[in-house]
Formats: sequence, structure tokens, C-alpha cells
Amino acid sequence: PTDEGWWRTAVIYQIYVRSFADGNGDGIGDLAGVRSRLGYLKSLGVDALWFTPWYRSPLADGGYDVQDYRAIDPRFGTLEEAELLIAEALELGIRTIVDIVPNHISDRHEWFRQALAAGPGSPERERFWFHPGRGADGSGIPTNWVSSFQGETWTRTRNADGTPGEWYLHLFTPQQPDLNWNHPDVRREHEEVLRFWFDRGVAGVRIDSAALPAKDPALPDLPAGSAPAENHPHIDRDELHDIYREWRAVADDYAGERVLVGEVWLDDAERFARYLRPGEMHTAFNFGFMTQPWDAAAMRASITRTLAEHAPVGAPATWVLSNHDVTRPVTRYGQADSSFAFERKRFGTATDTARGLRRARAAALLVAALPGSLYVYQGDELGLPEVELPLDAIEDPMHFRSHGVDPGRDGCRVPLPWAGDASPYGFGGAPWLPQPADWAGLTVDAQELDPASTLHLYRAAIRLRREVHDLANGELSWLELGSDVLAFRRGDDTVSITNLGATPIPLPAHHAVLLSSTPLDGTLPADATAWLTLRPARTGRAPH
Ligand code: TEU
Ligand code: CA
Repeated sequence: PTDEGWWRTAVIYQIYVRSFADGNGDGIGDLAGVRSRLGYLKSLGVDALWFTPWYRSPLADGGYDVQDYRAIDPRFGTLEEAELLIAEALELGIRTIVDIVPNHISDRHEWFRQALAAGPGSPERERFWFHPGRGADGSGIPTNWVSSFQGETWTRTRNADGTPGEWYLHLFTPQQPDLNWNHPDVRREHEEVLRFWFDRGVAGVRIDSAALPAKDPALPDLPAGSAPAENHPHIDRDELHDIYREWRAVADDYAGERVLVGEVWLDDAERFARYLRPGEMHTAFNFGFMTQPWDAAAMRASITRTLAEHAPVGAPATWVLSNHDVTRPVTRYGQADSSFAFERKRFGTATDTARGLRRARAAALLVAALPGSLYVYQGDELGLPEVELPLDAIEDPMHFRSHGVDPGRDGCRVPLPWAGDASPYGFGGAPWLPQPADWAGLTVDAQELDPASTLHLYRAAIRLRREVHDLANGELSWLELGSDVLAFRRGDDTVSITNLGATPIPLPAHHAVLLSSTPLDGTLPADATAWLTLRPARTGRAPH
């Protein structure tokens, strides 16, 4: 495919490699598994695949601890297989996006091993943030920065003679030392990694934790109380924009469009949009829908804000209902308390899965009708719920913070069910995370046979999004159909209506139904979305 700007309206499917499909029966998803399921992805109609990190890694954080960017983790396959996969997907018209993690690397990466071996004051340590501790014996932590993972952001090393040594910075786990982006090696290496993958035909990169890599070299403490709005020591620093301009220049060196997709977690809309200025990233994830309750006013405000923040920089919006870090939509939307947070919780009986599924299906159609690109996290097209795992099965490091009170993120990373009545449901070998006993009805095979399934709904939505010109390209204008209704027109005559209220609402006169998340009987039920084509009312003018 050579169409320019393909990413502006693309549907991008996120593959969590470890849990997608297992080709060799060891219970771990792999590239052979993905290659065997390319037909499935083609029939789903997606334009691109984003692979979470597939590089050699100890998997201390699911691969976001990269040991070697130029090798595929042996559990997932080989570099040759990755090249075949990229080429085979492209033959089907499907592009590939890989994940780049600039903030940190694995503590097993050769750079970090060299730094530990070379000791304090060595040039090898300058690629990271090594620092003496505070106090006469150096036992005080160098800054008071807080990690969203396990609290502490510094870990103390030992010297060659066994005595306590310097500390190193890690905004995530101790197995993920932060890189020093003031160091020329760090900049050069990442540009070479980009070229390495662009040379192998990948169409883009997803930039992990993109607002974090730059640090204030003075390493100041955070003030007590709230975080500073300006000049934060490690979030959203101005130097980042130079880095991404360099990356954009690398991408632009390649014929056809190589795309940069940023994971930019920032509350401030203007600061967020700065990453999307011309010459920087092409797009960035919009996490608005992951934090909005099932509420018409809140969702409309989020959509309006998103479109408004993108317009001035000319970047398309993106729409993301979930990913490998957050609770599955079926479970989120099934919570009794509609003011849910996306954070992981233990749900138990507080979740009404049937209602959650109705809403997740309605939300899927709602976002598929919005202008911009769309991300689908593997398994959402099957309506999978969050899995409440046995605590000893959980591997996610987030689980271990606060002494395991937080179940972590593995509940949305359970291997996919493809076929059959019992685990492993056609996944391959005995899955690395246990699958629930009641997933037989959710398998791909079962859903293929049921025209009302969530899989068929996603497939139809993605097809229509491409076929109906106005859905992909039309202007958006709001329709006022009541305070519990989200309704908008796309282009001249295509309309999406979502009923977030408790009772059915009448549909507009003179319409044809394009698609709906639930069967319609002349009205739109609660927790449902319908796509309609409006027809002009008969004017009574005589035909000529
Ligand atoms: O996540 C970035 C990030 O900031 C996470 O802490 C996020 O806030 C949290 O997971 C939300 O629940 C990215 C990756 O998506 C995540 O899987 C990695 O663990 C993290 O970076 C570190 O690389
Ligand atoms: Ca395997």
C-alpha cells in the first residue's frame, strides 16, 4: 500500500504478542502464532498492527524492559520470522508498527551491565543516571521522585568490593534503569534502532512513555504538595521536542509514510498538542475514553476537547477504548458505580458483565464513527472481560506495589480464546496466564457462527467505516436529541446515536439503519449505538 497519510483514518490493532496466539505449544504467544492468524486480522479489516515490545527481554515488565532492540525474544521467535511477518502482513495490505521505549532499557542490556562493571565516575555510567546517595554514608535516596510502579525511583548498587555504592534512577521498576538523553550515544543509538526497523519495512513506531525521557540534570527534589506545573524535573520537559524532531526527520527519510505515535500521558491539552506540531509526532494516543464514565455529558466534553486540541496543529485525533495497561471495557462499563476509574481494581460481584458488554459494544460503534484513527486492543473485538486472576499467577510488576493490593494489569493480558470448549481454547499450549473456565462462548470460532456476536459487530463497523465515505472523512456536527444521548452527524447524511440513558428513545424519521450495537425495534434501547443514513423527507415534488 502506498496511500499517503494512511494513518489519518487507520484502524490499528494492538497485539500483545505473549497472549495473542502460541505457534509452538509452549503456552507463550509468538510470531508463528501471529503469522498463522493473519487471515483473521485481514478479515477483521484492520489497516495496521501495533506490536507491544517483541525484542529480547527478561520480561520483567512484559517486554518494556528491552535487552536488545536488534533481536526478537527467543520465546517469541527470530528476526527472520519478524521480517517474514512484516512482509506477509504487508501483502495483505496490513502495516506494522513496533514499540520503542526511550525512557529506559533493561538492567540486562549490555550498556547497563558495562556501567555496573565500570564503576563510579566511569563514562559507561554517564548513559544512565547514577548518583551518590545523600548523607555522609550515601544511604539517603538522591531525590524524592515517585514511581507509579513500586514507589522508589532509585536503587542502590554495590561496588566491586561489596560495599554499598551509587544509586541509579528508574521511574519504573529497578529492572528498567532510565537512560540519560543528554548523552550522544543514547540519541544516536535510538536513531539507529529506528532505521533498523524502518529498513525492515515497519511503517511506524509507538513511542512508550514519551513525556518522560528528559530529566533535569540538577536532579532537584519535587516540592512538597502538588507537582510543579512548569519545568517539572522529569515530566514533559522542553528538551523532548528536539528528540522527537530528530526522530521525525529519520521517519521522513523513508519513502512512503512512516508514522510516529506517541504515548503522551498529560492532562494539559495544550502541552499534549505540542508533541503533534508539524515536524514532531504524527499522532498521539487520546486516553480520554479510558477515564470517562458512561455519561453523555462527560463523553461529549471529552470528544469536543479532543477535536479542539488537535485542530490547531493539524493532527488527526485518535480513539482508544483500552490497551494492555487498563481494565477491559466490558468490566469497566459493567461497574455499578458509573464514575469508574480506569485503574485496576478487584471487581467481584460489583460488575454486571451483561450490561458492561452492551455498553462496550455501544462504545465501540461510537468511537468508530469519530474522525481520526482508531485503536483496537486484542480481545476487545471478542468482548472479553477483565479476568480476576489467582494472585500467584500474576506477573505484572504493578501488582507488587502496595503489597499486592492492586491486582496489576495481567487481567487484560490473558491469552485469547480461539476455539474449543476448554482452556487453552485453541491458543496453543497451556497458557502462561490461566484462562477462565467459561470462555467457550467467547472464542473466535463460536463468534464466527453467531451473526450477533461482538466479533461480527467489530468487523462490520470497520468495513463500513472504510466504505461509507462520510464516516471516515466527513465533518462532525452535534445533534441535540436529549441530555442522555450522544448524537452526531458525519458529513451530509450519516448519523451515529448512542443512548446512555435508562429508557429507549425514538429514532429520527426517514432513516435507514447502517449498523447497530443491538437489534432495533423502531427505537434505540438503553446502552446502544446505531449508525443511520438519513434520507431527505419526501417533498411531494412531482418527478420529471
Ligand atoms: O505505560 C506508561 C505509563 O505511564 C504506565 O505507568 C501507565 O500509567 C500505567 O500502566 C497505567 O495503568 C507504558 C506501557 O504501556 C506500560 O505497559 C509499561 O509498563 C510502561 O510504559 C513502562 O515502560
Ligand atoms: Ca510459543
